[in-house]
Amino acid sequence: MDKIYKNIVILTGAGISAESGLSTFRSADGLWNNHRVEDVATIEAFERNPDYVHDFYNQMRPELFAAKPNAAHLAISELQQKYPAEVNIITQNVDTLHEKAGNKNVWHIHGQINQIVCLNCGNVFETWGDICSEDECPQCKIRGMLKPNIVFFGENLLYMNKVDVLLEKCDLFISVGTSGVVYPAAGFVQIAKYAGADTIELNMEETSNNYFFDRHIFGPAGTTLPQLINELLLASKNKV
Ligand code: BV8
Repeated sequence: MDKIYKNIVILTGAGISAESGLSTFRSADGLWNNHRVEDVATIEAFERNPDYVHDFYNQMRPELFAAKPNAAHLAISELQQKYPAEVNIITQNVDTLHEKAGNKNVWHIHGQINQIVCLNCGNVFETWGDICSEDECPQCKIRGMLKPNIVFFGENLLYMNKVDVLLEKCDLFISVGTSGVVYPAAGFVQIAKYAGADTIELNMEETSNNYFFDRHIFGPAGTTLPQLINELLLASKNKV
């Protein structure tokens, strides 16, 4: 890998947080195995039973608050500090491990666990505490209109205008720890490929998306991503 890239996009999924102790969604003991996705992560579920969905995320908040970034997240900070390129992170994860590791340019397309949105006035505010359907919005003071600022199935993603620009101009697209089954995020690699980017997938196993990746690196992200980033940094040093 001796090419020097100018615009790197890293797409992350639940797999990058696995070595921080957070469960993924579709592994055998996955998060959703304890809950049907239709009961907690769809806009219909929220409209049908808001407090059931609030409780699901209220229970998740303390674990995500306490979680610590792992070597994969920390390696991204080193890449952003030392490599001569713009590095953007598009994450499907609602945890804040990228931020805790000091990563910059993080785009949470599926939202964030510590954010609440008011469906009445659009105010988005941060909390790590519990929310229930009777709570009032700190801005418009209306009760019963608060929702976790998490993109449920059937809702549009956040930051998609920014994502479109990033994918069109990227020359290296790295996917880390995602099963590639949730759209439109699973289609980002195809856009990057058609825009001329080199594409690399880091996962424990082959995914349903493998056709669009030039290179597959198998293993835990806490090991494979630092190794890949060292390759990039070495190439940039040799070019100076
Ligand atoms: C939308 C919030 C427009 C909840 C989530 C075709 C085109 C467009 C849309 C669709 C389509 N077909 C169907 C749809 C609809 C739907 C969809 O994609 N359904 C799927 C199931 C088929 N998409 C949507 O609804 C999206 N919205 O399209 O808007 C629209 C509007 C109206 C009507 C229709 C369409 C919204 C999608 C967002 C849903 N919300 N999360 C929450 O997070 O609590 S999705 C959820 O899945 C999480 O965000 C998660 O991040 C994401 C993807 O999962 P992964 O991160 O990949 O996690 P997973 O467990 O699956 O995989 C982990 C991977 O890591 C594995 O591969 C494993 O091998 C690997 N791994 C494990 N350990 C490690 C590791 N790798 C490396 N190292 C390790 N240590």
